[in-house]
Amino acid sequence: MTSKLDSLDQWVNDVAAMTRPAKIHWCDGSDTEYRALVQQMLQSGDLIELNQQTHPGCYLHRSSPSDVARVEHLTFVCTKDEADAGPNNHWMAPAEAHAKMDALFDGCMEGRTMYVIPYCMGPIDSPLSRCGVEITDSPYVVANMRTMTRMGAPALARIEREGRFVKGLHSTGELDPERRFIIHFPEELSIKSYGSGYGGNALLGKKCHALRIASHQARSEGWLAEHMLIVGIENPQGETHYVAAAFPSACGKTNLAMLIPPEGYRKEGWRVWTVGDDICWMRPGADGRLYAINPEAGFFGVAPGTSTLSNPNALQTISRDTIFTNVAVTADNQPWWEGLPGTPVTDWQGRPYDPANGPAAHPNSRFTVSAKQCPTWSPKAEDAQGVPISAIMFGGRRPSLLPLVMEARDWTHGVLMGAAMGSETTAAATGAVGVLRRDSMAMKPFCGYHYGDYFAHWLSLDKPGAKLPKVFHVNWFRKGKDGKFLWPGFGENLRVLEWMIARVEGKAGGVETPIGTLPAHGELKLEGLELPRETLAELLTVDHAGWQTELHAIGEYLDSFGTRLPANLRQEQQRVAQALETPRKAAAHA
Ligand code: OXD
Ligand code: MN
Repeated sequence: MTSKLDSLDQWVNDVAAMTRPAKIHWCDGSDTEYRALVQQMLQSGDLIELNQQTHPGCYLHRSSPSDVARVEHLTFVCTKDEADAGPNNHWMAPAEAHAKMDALFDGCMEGRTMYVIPYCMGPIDSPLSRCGVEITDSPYVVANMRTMTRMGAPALARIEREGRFVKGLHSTGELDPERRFIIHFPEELSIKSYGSGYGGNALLGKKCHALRIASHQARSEGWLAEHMLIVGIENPQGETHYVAAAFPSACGKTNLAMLIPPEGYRKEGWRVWTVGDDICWMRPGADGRLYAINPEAGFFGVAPGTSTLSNPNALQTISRDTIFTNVAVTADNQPWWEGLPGTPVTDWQGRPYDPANGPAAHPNSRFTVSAKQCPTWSPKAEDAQGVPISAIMFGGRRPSLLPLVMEARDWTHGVLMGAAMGSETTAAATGAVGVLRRDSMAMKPFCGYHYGDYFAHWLSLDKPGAKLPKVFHVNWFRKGKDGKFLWPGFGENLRVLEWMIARVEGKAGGVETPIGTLPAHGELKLEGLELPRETLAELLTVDHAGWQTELHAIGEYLDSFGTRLPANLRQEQQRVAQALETPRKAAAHA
């Protein structure tokens, strides 16, 4: 298979001339191709067969121990004008970056096969989808891209029809951290990634294309590329509302996307549908609502912590046809990670397990699996038009201050809530307690342009005729004085989602406070949940003094974006700060 598109063939030829591979393979995405790749990787040791009785079609990949995560300090956005990349990105001049990368790529594929991967992010026939081609010398990347994207012949046909695609060039190189860079050229729709085989750095369709390049492209085309899950909540009457939610990492996005309703809700007929667990592309439709697709076709999820308690749906999803990366294994060769029952015998580096070496599975060990295997996978995920979004949620890990849920009074206030979001570190994690790291819209590592322009782009969606979703901020991680979580989380989060949907449908009045609308007394359904009245009150308290300090800090953070910060966002921060100065009852939920 080669292409009928001159620009693609020309690029492939140019890359081959530079990297000098022994062979070029155009990926067609077929089962035969996948099986051959797996056999080849089993022989080379890139994959290890897991217990095929308990985990049919499952394999383990062990990465280089120094190549286990995204490398933000080596990730660059190379716009012509440095100011366009913003303080939220590392920047290099495009010519300098090309020269640096091309020197690394020179001859790097000698003796290796160069794979050409045409892929489509999003349903193949959706106007919201976008295509790309990744060139790589890693068969592991090919196997993962096949699961994570719509890869192969249909994508190539679309690329030939449209003539436009994102060019991603990747080589694992020597896996030397000193010779590792992940470079984006948003104005050229291209990516160059060298020296890492780790998912977020090497599967270029995911963070590099679907977030950094796409967010830049979305800005000029009037849509949004966001770090959000998409979940459908179906009520007993059979009506489904779709919610898009942004959380920084380690806040349970995959768990929320696959939530299992509490027993009482299940009996009543509530259902939850998974549309996406990480990335959401949204665009205003003809009716003014935002329509969303999940550009991905699979999950690249964090394994540790995935258990029957936290996410039984994920556990079922990964019981077959899954590539595991950097997990431990048991005596009978089953994949294992912290949070699962059983005992590991071999750790993620292939050593006999010894607790003195740290966790058995790497904390960022992963599973790659087709979304179609998820028991709650929504048929609407394949819908070319996308799903209409009723509500947007922002959230972070905030042990104090932030209530369980609050609703923005309008879109501008919602954008402020998203811009201000972040997670507090704990002593266990960093040694410094209560350090708040702002991560606007959970896009800090992924926004491909200046955050000030990004906030302005969000605000610009609010125009005549727009029927924008309601915006909420949630906090599942509020702690009591004893350091224990106040809210049980997991499936119980559906209670909060139900209140949000009631707000969307105009069926819940709420209580207005200076920071937003909170549930009024009795509006959060708590039947079947043992939650003391004082705990609920604490979860819904508005601490005026604490919020005044918070608003001041938000103002300082916004000012760090200088003249590109939209004036109305700063005004919105001042509006909330002023509202907090007006004395009123401290508790919204008296
Ligand atoms: C992430 C991921 O790092 O989804 O956000 O892998
Ligand atoms: Mn993510």
